[in-house]
Formats: sequence, C-alpha cells, structure tokens
Amino acid sequence: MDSEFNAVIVGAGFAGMYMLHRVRQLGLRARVFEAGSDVGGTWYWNRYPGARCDVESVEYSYQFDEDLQQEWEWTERYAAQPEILRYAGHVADRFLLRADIHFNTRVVGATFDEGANHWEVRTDASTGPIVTAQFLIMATGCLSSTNTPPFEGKDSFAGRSFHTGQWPHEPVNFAGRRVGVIGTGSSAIQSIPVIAAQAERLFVFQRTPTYTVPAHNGAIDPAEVSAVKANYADFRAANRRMPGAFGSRTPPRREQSVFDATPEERDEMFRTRWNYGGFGLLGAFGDLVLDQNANTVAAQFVRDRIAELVDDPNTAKLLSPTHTIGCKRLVIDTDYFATFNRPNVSLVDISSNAIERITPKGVVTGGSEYEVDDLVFATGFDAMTGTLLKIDIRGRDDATLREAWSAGPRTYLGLGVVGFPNLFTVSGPGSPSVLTNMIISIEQHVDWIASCVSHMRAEGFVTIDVTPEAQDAWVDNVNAIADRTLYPSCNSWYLGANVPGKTRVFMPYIGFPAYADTCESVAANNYEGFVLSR
Ligand code: NA7
Repeated sequence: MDSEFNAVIVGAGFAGMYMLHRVRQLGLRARVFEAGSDVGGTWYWNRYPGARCDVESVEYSYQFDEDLQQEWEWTERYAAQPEILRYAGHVADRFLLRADIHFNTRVVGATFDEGANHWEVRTDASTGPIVTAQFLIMATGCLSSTNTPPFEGKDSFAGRSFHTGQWPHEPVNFAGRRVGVIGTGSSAIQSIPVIAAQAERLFVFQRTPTYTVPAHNGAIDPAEVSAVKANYADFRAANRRMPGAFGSRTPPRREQSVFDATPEERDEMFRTRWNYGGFGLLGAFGDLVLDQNANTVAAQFVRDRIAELVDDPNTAKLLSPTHTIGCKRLVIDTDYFATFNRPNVSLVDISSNAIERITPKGVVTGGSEYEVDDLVFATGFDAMTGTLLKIDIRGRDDATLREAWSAGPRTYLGLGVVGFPNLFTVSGPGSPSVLTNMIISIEQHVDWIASCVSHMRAEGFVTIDVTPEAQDAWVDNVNAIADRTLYPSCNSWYLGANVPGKTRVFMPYIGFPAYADTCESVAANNYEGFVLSR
C-alpha cells in the first residue's frame, strides 16, 4: 500500500465521500480510512427497525452535482435507512470513490511531525504501515460513538442485546419474543412501533419523555418532486437561508410573539404545522425557542395532542414531557404515541426509580424484575466529540487533543483547532452541524476546506493553524448565541449532558446562514484568524 498522501480523510460517510471527491478534483493524492465495510457512515451503522431520516428526502441529499440530484429518485417523503444507504452506495459508484477508500480500518492515532510538516496516521490494521499526509481531515460524524450506560450486570444478560447505533447487518426477528427497549430518544421512538408490531411483549423503559411530532411520511408525491427538480438550484438556495438549512416549504411563520396572536390563531398555526409534519412546529412564532413562557404554549399544544392520542390517561401523563420543548432534539415519528394503546406494550417509568441492574433474565427497577428475551439499548451517542477523542491525536509539541479539550471542545468555526496544524474537522463542535440538514452543512464545510487547500497550494503555504485569540472569541460567540436561546436549559446531548462525566458545553453553533456567511468572509479576508505559513 502507498504510504504518502497529500490528504488522509477519516470516515466514508457523506462527509468523507464528498471530501474525497473534492480533493481529487484539486489533483491531491488522498486516502480515506473507514471502520465499516462500506460507505454510508451514520446510515451504515444505524440499521435498527424503523430508522429513517427526519429531513425530507429531496433536501437530505447532495446538491453538488446537478445530474445526480436530477437522476436519483426517492420513494418516500422521509427516506428510510436502507434507501439512504443505497443512495450512498450509488454516489460511491458514480464517482468511483471506493478505489481510494480503505475499509474495515480504524484510525487509532495521528501525530503532527513539525519537521516534515505532515501528519503520521496510525490505523488498527495489524500489518498496516503508518501513512503520512500534509492534511488530515476528520469526517468522523457527530453521532458515531455509541453511549451504553454502565448498568450493573449488563454483561450477565442471557438473551440477545443490541444497541440501535450498532445494529446487526442481518434482519433481527422479534416475533414471539419479550423485548425491553431502554431509552425514548429518536432511535427508540422510530424503532418502538416496528418492534411492537412483531414482539409478543414490549417493555419501554423511559427516564425522560420526549416531544415528538408526526412525520406524516408516505410515498413521495411525483408532482412535488417535479416542482423541486424543475428549479433545484433555487430550492437549495432557499433552504440555505433557513436557520437549519432546511424546511423552506413549511407553512408560513410569524415573526411576532406567540402572545401577539389570539388563542384561536395560535392553535391554527400549530395545527397547520402539526398536520404538515416535521420540525416546523417550533418555527411557528418568533419567540418559541427564545422565551420560556412562549415555549410553554407550544409544549402544551403537544401535551394536548398526546392526551388525545393515548387511551390510558396515566400512560398519556407519563409520556408527556414537562421540560422546554426543543432544548432536546425534537423527534419526528410515525405512530409512536398510538403504539402505547396496544395491549402488548407497557411503559415503565424509570424517572424516579433508575434501572437498578440488569440480570440474566431482564431488567430490575423499582423492586420489580421485568423478564425479557431481548434488550435494545436506544441510549444514544457520545455526540460530536466522542469519536475524535477516541483517536490519539497529537499536534505541536506532542500535545493531545484530549488535553486541549479536557474542559470541553474548543475550535475556530468548528473547522480548526489551535496547535493542530493542517487538521480540519468536518461539522466539528462549534459549527451548526446537528442543528441543520447535515448534508448541507457537510457540503459547506467540505467546499470551504477544499478552497482553503487550493489557496494554500496556489500561494505556496505549507501549514495552516488557528490563532488562540480567534479560537477564544469563536467559543465565546458560540456560547453567547446559545445563551440567548432556551437550548442550554436541559440535559441534552448538545451539551454532552447525556454521558456521565462529560463536560457540559453547548457544542453546536445556532444559525446556518450567519455561520456560512462568516466562513466566507473569513476566507475572503485572507483567512482571518488562521495563520498560514510557507
Ligand atoms: P438520544 O436522543 O440521546 O436518546 C437516548 C435515550 O436513552 C434517552 O431517552 C435517554 O434518556 C436514555 N438514556 C440514556 N442513558 C440512560 C440511562 N442511564 N438510563 C435510562 N435511560 C437512559 O439518542 P438517540 O439514538 O435516540 O438519538 C440521537 C440522535 O440521532 C437524534 O437526536 C437524531 O438526531 C438522530 P434521558 O433523556 O437522558 O433521560
């Protein structure tokens, strides 16, 4: 195997694939390392029943190639995981990407050699040599390290156990089985209705109820697709001006406060969005994610719907969240609440009685043992930093990224880190990433990195680093924007609060359009805040 490259890219999800395509266009020799056996990243690993994107198909797709976006046909309004994985495979074939991707290989360490001005990258391949590259691009994804809480006795469980984020490749049949699902986040909410339809018995262990709104998914409307495709560029441009880089077609928003509308007008605004489906609910009025009282009005609207959808009033009450709506990611579901009306489904409240332990037979909580044949951990991810920090990344003076981020991640624009020259993170902490349509954020980052690399080569620059002042100011800016909203007000994975011991820092930057404008002006201003050296 060759060992000297211009760029090493870590990860072959949507970020790594497009990054490879772009650096090849610049004439760089690049190598991608991917732990999985194929492309797809998030969509390669998250194969759990019901896994589906929560951004509409015509938006959750690459825009960089007009022929690609015109020719690909989605079948559903919200694509399911197998279809998205087929799309990733199609892109890999179409642009001949696999030739430069080394699969089944995990990057375990990378050290910057200050004499040679390149990265030395180590993998877990037992015979694999160290490879070197001027640029190291981390396309490792935001939700790629699973979180399994250290439940006592977990390994003693005698049945089958699964994590939604590391699901087997062969189908799992739950027919005739007693199943326990731990967690009620997005992965649980998507899988519970599908598992409930198969299993003999389903116990859902819920610590915190979740706000979820209907997807109203179904076959995609060919007329709508034709309308989008007739003017795809304009449609993409309209979405890029949305705060999350998606959703330009949701029903009209009112910039005014929810309290400036009459109760009837409020109800109509919320109902229109509830009936339309998707994330739009919180965009109905200008102050829903800024003002706690306004937020409570939207939260109550959802609680009222839960009371209508769930037959048993006690179960409805337990399923009704009381925290700020939107401060944990809103979930988009298909038949979630109605699933609790099935006779084979029981909700187990573990909010005050945590799971005491897992036994060979099942789960013990509140003094009772729930006997199950299968356990599904839908317990989420060590989000945004988990995968980066598992890799032993060493920059100038052998300083580690783990030390640099010991009090939480610090970046400039979510793209670069002081003391780690020529290291780029795609959708890193401090960038809009998980608060947006990920593919659009990925394309924006990849395009920015590609033009930066192109500029460096044209001008004879060898390294790029970040100034401490620019990084400090950026971190302050990310926090100041978050602090003006209700986002930091609950224990979400945006804050790292879901992983015991993780430092609480609000990681994503809120607002895609302003962010993208800043990135452009930084580049136009001679890469202000970066240090380029010859
Ligand atoms: P999430 O959204 O982090 O959900 C994880 C769930 O697991 C959530 O309900 C947690 O309850 C629960 N959890 C975590 N630790 C425990 C313990 N120790 N005991 C009981 N319950 C626990 O992960 P998902 O995979 O569902 O979704 C991640 C993202 O993927 C999602 O936002 C989309 O962007 C796609 P908690 O709320 O912490 O009380």
